[in-house]
Amino acid sequence: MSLALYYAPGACSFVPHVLLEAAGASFEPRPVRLHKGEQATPEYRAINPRGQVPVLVDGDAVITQIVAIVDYLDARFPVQGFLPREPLARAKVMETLAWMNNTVHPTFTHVFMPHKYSASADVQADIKAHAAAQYRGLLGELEAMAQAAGRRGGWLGGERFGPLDAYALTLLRWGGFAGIDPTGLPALWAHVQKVAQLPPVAQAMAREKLQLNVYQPA
Ligand SMILES: N[C@@H](CCC(=O)N[C@@H](CS)C(=O)NCC(=O)O)C(=O)O
Repeated sequence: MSLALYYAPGACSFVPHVLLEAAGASFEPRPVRLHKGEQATPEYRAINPRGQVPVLVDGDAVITQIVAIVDYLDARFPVQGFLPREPLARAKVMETLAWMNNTVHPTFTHVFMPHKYSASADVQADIKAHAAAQYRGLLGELEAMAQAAGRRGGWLGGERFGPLDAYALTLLRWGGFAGIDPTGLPALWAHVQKVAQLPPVAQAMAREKLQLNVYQPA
């Protein structure tokens, strides 16, 4: 069946984008310009009524939510071993993936899109500053995970590269927009640089025209 991915450059859709590349899948990349509000158009809402990327289309099936898409791609491309087979190892990867998606990611949304949470400019500024500090703390947890992976000589999810590594790259990259210098998280920064050199990741970054370090000192 034909695969397509609705994605936005630099957004969380980078995670399934990388997995599709890693699987060597033939898929149609369908960019959505979030900054132009394309996610709010009736045409896009007909695809995803929640108005977000990513959306994976497989034939007639439409799948949203990174956690679900990752699980689906793991089942559809089992040879890749995106998720461990052993139940406990798999649960631990899903635990971290869910935390990235339901905690770290929404904290950044408060930095990047504070207007979603208040109409008041003053309150937005407060939300942004508070969330940026929280975000730095959450990246600190990722730094500890990268240190542990470095000691094992492996990847965040174990012996194989997978969704956690692609998500970590995205989250650290976003940190630059929150005023966080990635080099201040040395193990995570080293890990993400290693991830960026993998051919499927480099391919997805090239398609999305991504610069890895977007931090600019004030
Ligand atoms: N929990 C959702 C989060 C998706 C999400 O936050 N997508 C962002 C981009 S990173 C988006 O489409 N934002 C556009 C908007 O909310 O208007 C998932 O896993 O897919």
